[in-house]
Amino acid sequence: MTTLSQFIPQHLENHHLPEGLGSVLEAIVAACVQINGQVRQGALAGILGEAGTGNVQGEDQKKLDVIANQLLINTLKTNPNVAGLASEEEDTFVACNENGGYLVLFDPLDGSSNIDVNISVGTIFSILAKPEGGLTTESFLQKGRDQAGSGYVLYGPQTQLVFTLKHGVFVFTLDEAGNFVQTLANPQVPAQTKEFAINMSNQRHWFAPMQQYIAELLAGDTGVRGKNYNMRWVASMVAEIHRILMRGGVFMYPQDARDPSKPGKLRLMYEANPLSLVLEQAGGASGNTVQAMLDIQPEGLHQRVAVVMGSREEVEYVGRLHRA
Ligand code: AHM
Ligand code: MG
Repeated sequence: MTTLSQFIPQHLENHHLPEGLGSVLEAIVAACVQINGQVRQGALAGILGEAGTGNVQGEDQKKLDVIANQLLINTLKTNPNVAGLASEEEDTFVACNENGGYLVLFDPLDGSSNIDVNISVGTIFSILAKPEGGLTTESFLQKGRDQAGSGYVLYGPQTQLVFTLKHGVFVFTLDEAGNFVQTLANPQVPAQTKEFAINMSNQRHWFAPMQQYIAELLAGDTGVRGKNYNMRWVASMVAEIHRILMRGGVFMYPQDARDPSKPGKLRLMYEANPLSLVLEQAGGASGNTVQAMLDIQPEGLHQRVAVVMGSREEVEYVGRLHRA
């Protein structure tokens, strides 16, 4: 039984990674253990429901969105390695410690619509090395491939931590004493799948290639794909990506015809990029239908992006339909 505090120093040493990176990861996890405590209590702590506020993206905030955000900010600010942070729930970046070598971006509680109905939610995080010089928004606008590490904590039937420091993917489960214990190393996303995830209620807004793709999947063994597909939609991206990490699948949130200023619903910097790095490290693939997710040059902290990620052959198939 390897605990996270035993694993991290060993992993850093094996791969010649800086201690500061391990310390930042531990700080994020410490905040997530506190978030877990709040999520588990729900109505008992009076923390379900709306906060009565909105974020910069015009979304209503839940009380737990605000609490999770504050727990992460408070914990990261006290870590000397953290130079700055950016959050789904903060308009602009937050400066932390001048001498810190790392930046952290996070979605404090992803899957907000599921909080009040006791369905899995999660925290997503991305760790970047801080570039030289003063801290500006540009310091954060690094390609996903340049992340120093990323991961998520899934508050589901079990609370699990999944992360990568770019040397494989590791899965830890929170025990009753509050310690993360390693339960899996290097899960691999199968290259092929028979399972897809998309919000079908948006179908009438999709562009032609996505219409064609989903029609092919729905045709099952009577269509060109020659096999039957199953569908899942949790509406918590963390839970969908965890399912895909465990047994394969393809997850999509495409750009559609509704609002040209919004290329998709999900955010590049603290949703798509960190989860794409985890999946790529596990042999999966991820893109926006025309480009690999991790190669996109970010232009804004809250930039939205179309998402197709999961089993490699399926992601490549969707890409081919879009290029045809
Ligand atoms: P959130 O960060 O406000 O929770 O929004 C992101 C979530 C994802 O977890 C999920 O994949 C998607 O939004 C669900 O969208 P929909 O409401 O269209 O089902
Ligand atoms: Mg989110």
